Amino acid sequence: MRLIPRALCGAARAAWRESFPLGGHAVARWFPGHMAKGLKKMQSSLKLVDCIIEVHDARISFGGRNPLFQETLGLKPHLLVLNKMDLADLKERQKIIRHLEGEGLKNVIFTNCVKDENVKQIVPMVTELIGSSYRYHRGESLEYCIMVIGVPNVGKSSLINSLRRQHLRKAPFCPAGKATRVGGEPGITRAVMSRIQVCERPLMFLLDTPGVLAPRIESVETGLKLALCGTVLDHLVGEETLADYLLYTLNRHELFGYVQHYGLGEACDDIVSVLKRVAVKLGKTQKVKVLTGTGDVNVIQPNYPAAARDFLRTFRSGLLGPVMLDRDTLQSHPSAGAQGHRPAETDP
Ligand SMILES: Nc1nc2c(ncn2[C@@H]2O[C@H](COP(=O)(O)OP(=O)(O)OP(=O)(O)O)[C@@H](O)[C@H]2O)c(=O)[nH]1
Ligand SMILES: [Mg+2]
Repeated sequence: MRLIPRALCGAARAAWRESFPLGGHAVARWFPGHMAKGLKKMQSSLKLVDCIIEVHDARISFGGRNPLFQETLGLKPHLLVLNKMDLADLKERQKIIRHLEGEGLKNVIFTNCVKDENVKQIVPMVTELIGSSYRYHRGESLEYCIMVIGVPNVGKSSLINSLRRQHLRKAPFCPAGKATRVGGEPGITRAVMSRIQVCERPLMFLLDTPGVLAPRIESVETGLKLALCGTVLDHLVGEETLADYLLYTLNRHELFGYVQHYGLGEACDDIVSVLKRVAVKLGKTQKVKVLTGTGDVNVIQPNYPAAARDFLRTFRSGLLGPVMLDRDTLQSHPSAGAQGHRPAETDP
């Protein structure tokens, strides 16, 4: 992403919104009850499992994880995979890791499952975790079974496919293709799947699971962050609301890539005028019939929903630059600057 000259955004800076109007959004509606079914099935498969890999979006490192996972699946060794690192601003990676350690999350790794970045570190980490934990009745078994959990669309299935690419490439009897379906919308994996082999030595199987959101999300803003990352179907929140939250976030974080991307000339905090210009730039206009005193008149109007969709899609593909949506949590945490913890995994 190219940098925007300071002058371009300086004039409007004073006008950035300090907060986003959160009232009136019925968050509960965004989180369907059927996910409880998936969680129940995961609990019943738990006796077959040696370790849990929880996948979450690296752009929301601290919020939006499902607390029910901890309550119901928390007895097993746990690895937190913060995926989509290519889309996240990880300049403060060490701080993020320390903050998570402060919350008791000792085993954290950042990955990009599309490019297989850091994925190779997972099998050794899981092997060590299982080796140093009590396996109950599974102590005799030479094969490891790991359940992959997380909220929707964070890359659980992609991780499984990536692990297979990394570890099964040379096994002729077990071609490393796509063993589990992946997709850009939440809710691609619908049920707890049968075991999928990801490694020969140690013999390791993974269970893919459907994404499960918390029935009660911690705050509307966390809900909006999850939605921004594609965890909730857009139409449940409203594409224009989501586009407005995106604009608010980009401006507050001084990420002005959208100005250049859409040729807007200058940054702006008003979503209607941004979407209008995006629509015109993309040629996304629509004919609307307007009733006047002399009859029906066709008027060309900007197609706001189409512009909002494009704005969101562009952000999600990373073209507007990497973000850390939980930046405020990171900055407000007192131990964020503490020293003396173990180093994170090697930066790529
Ligand atoms: N940029 C980027 N995209 C990723 C990464 N990992 C997965 N994706 C994309 O994210 C989308 C969701 O991936 P899935 O693997 O289907 O996610 P999931 O968690 O299994 O989703 P559900 O089954 O719907 O809960 C797909 O479009 C993937 O290509 C990553 O590391 N970086
Ligand atoms: Mg899936």
